[in-house]
Amino acid sequence: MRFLTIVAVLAGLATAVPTPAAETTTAKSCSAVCKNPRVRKEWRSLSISERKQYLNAVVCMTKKPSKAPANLTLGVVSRFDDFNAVHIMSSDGLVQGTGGVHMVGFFLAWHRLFTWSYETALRDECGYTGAQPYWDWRIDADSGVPMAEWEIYNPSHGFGGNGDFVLEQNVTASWPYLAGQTGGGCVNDGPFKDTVMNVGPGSTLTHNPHCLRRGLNPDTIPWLTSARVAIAQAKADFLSYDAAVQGAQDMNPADGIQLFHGSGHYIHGGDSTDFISSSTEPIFYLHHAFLDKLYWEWQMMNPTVRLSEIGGVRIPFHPDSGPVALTDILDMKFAYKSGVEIKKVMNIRNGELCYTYQ
Ligand SMILES: [Cu+2]
Repeated sequence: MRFLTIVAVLAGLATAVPTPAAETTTAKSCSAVCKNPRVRKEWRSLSISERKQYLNAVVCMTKKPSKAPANLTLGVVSRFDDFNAVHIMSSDGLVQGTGGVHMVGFFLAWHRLFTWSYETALRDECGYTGAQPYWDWRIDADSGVPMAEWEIYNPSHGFGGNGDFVLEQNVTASWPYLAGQTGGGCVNDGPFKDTVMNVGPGSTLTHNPHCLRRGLNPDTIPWLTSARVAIAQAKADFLSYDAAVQGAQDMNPADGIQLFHGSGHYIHGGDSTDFISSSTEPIFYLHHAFLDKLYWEWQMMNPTVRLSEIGGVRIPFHPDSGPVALTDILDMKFAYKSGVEIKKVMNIRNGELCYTYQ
């Protein structure tokens, strides 16, 4: 099993990656709460024209030239590729045993800042005036409506629908593999029908032009219901919460994808099921914005404790590599910037961030 191979590889490697920051000497007092927060809304509560504005900005990102430093010799072409590449570079350490941003204590913090970085690029580089929308998949999962009719997949004011049916379903580096995909090939309608993705699948960072692939997977729907989310939201401490969202350290990844972080990726099949390059799927950012909203709601149930509660391992499956600290550094590389301390992203209306949820 590939999972066992990876664990074996990880076990043989010295701890390395995420950077515990140097101790700051002065405890900085809380800066004022930000004045004009971006207001993030659920996809369906945007007007049709607002949805099209968002989609146009994403298409713009797939056409804007990359800002990656030339000396990295990556296969990136567009700004959208830049974000995909940063997610790949930040994730493939899970396979190589050097770390990564999943199955670690800073998973929620890293993806919070990554989503903010993407939203910032949409606004600053592609003229988008709104905030990052989120997709509350509970509404669809609870509804009983067939996936083909879900608004998120609408071909004219959504992200387009299923990929073409292909016999070989596992065309990406999909891991762990989950049966039940209904397509698997190139998306053939909607705004990303002709989009060229230049990096991925898996750890591929060389120039590899390919289409966006999807294979809608109804088998994941029961894992995305309100009842499933309620289990996580009731957790009493950060480590239990984090484990309920992305999986505990001793969990088999095949079970982990039944938790809502994983299933929210696996539901689209195709590129989205790729542990390393799931960011090829543009809905990635709406899924992570929703995870962030749930995390924020969980924090707000006990803000005194939870606005500064962090922990967990720095390197996946290395119990001795933690605990993650508020002074650890998050690195967005050429997607945004490096050197943001975790404590700067614990509050979405303070520090590095300025947004809210509606
Ligand atoms: Cu990720």
